[in-house]
Amino acid sequence: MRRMPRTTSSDGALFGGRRAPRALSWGAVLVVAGALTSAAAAPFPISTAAPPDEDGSVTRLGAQQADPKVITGLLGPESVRFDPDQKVWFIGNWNGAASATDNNGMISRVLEDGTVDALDFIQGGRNGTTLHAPRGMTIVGDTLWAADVDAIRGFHVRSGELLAAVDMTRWEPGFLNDIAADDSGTLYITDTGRNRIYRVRGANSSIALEDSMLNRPNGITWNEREGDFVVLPFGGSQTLMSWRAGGELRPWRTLPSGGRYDGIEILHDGRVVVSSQTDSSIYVLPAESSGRVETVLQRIRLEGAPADIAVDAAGTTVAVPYVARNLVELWPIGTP
Ligand SMILES: [Ca+2]
Repeated sequence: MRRMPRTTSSDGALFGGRRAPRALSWGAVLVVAGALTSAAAAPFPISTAAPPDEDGSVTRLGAQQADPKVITGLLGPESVRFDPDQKVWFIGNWNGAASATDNNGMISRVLEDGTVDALDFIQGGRNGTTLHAPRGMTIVGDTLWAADVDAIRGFHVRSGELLAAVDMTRWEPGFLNDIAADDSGTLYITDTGRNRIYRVRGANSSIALEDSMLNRPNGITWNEREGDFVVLPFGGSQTLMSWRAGGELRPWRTLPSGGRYDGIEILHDGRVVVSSQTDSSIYVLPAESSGRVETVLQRIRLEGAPADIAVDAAGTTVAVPYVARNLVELWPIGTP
């Protein structure tokens, strides 16, 4: 990837790279099992001599890949959540080791265009707030919920005030990771270390599922179209699972490549966006399953392991955090 000179914006945040050209779209190109096919006139020349990937299963879509906007100055960012009402990104920062109960965790508020609005919008150890190392986040009403090392914590999306904390130590969690709400606002949290999904409603927590088939569950999201959750395996499998509270865990979609999947988002049009650490990639899958192994609509190649991603309200940008790089990238998503 090209490296552009970094510039300093008025608020002191550093931006590398440049804005993607507005006309850029990968949507006209589908790649199936290594065979390059152009479904319609592409907006730019497609190299028909594109080399196969290392794993031979997916070919890079198009001859070029836009540069992302880069948000720097973060402290171990592991997750991002977009607030469609305020049009801001919330970025969770570990600020230290993943499981250290150091009460210095931080949630940053960043404008839609990547401008840092408040690096320490929420700060552990300040104003009576406890926050160690925020992992996945989700928004229910006016509450931003974050999974932390030993608790689930809720903050007001506008004031940042701590509204609620649900202690999870009674379950001796392995690694609380991602959090999602169903259509009633009940929260479900993955435990990557113990192959569990917890349920949190009000102050009450319980184990909703414990199953080795979860294969070290990481990302979880509510799938409105099908009325259930999608859960990602971090343990090596390439099959994403679907699950409804009280029901069976079922294979949902199988990716052709990648692994150690971390974050998942489902766009309004049904396309599925997944981050993959094994091959440092973002995958965009079609709304409808395309077979035993999924067709990949778009694959974004990254430098480093992507953690828990988020998408904006329009579904045109995916925010990709990297814990080890102390930055978040904003990448354009192609149109279908
Ligand atoms: Ca910390």
